Amino acid sequence: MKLTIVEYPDKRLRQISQDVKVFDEKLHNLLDAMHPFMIETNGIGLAAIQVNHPIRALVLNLPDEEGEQHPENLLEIINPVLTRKEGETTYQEGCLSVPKFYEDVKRSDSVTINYQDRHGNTKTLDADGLLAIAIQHEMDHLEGILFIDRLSYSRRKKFEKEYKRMQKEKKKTK
Ligand code: Y12
Ligand code: CO
Repeated sequence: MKLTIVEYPDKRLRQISQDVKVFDEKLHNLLDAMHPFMIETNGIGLAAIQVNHPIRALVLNLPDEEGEQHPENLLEIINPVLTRKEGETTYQEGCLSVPKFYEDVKRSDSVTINYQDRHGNTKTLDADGLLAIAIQHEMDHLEGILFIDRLSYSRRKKFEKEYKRMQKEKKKTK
């Protein structure tokens, strides 16, 4: 399955993703394609809506201390529901759908989610640190929310300016 990333300001990123009801081969094929796509594009998290499939599914693969991503650390999360959030942390986030822009975002630093795996089995996950941040970032995508929406007014303005500048540069080099 060939996947392409949907990039800001594409309106498709603003859709609310739909619950996954059928855990069939079609879902498995999508998940199987999302993982290599995420690794090849240097991502650590990817929601299905970012590859134009507005369903409540996401994949995560956090790097180890050496910065390496291992297939056995792949997390596939379907229909996640946040059941606990605690504390506050700030982390410089990036997103495959908002390339070349990184900014500090405030989020809860510890969360618990209930979710389903690719077969529809119910699971619970307690997460803190980068995993908790990435889960919240990806769950935002399911609601049509991007990390730039969580910036302060002045930082959002900085983003808009930077984005316009990059578009101009792109036009010049065409
Ligand atoms: C903090 C919060 C959430 C996450 C997970 C989601 N974000 C990513 O996985 C970002 C990936 C990313 C990869 C990039 O590399 C390429 O596109 C080749 C990238 O670089 C450029 O845009 C040039 C930007 C973001 C992570 C951290
Ligand atoms: Co993102």
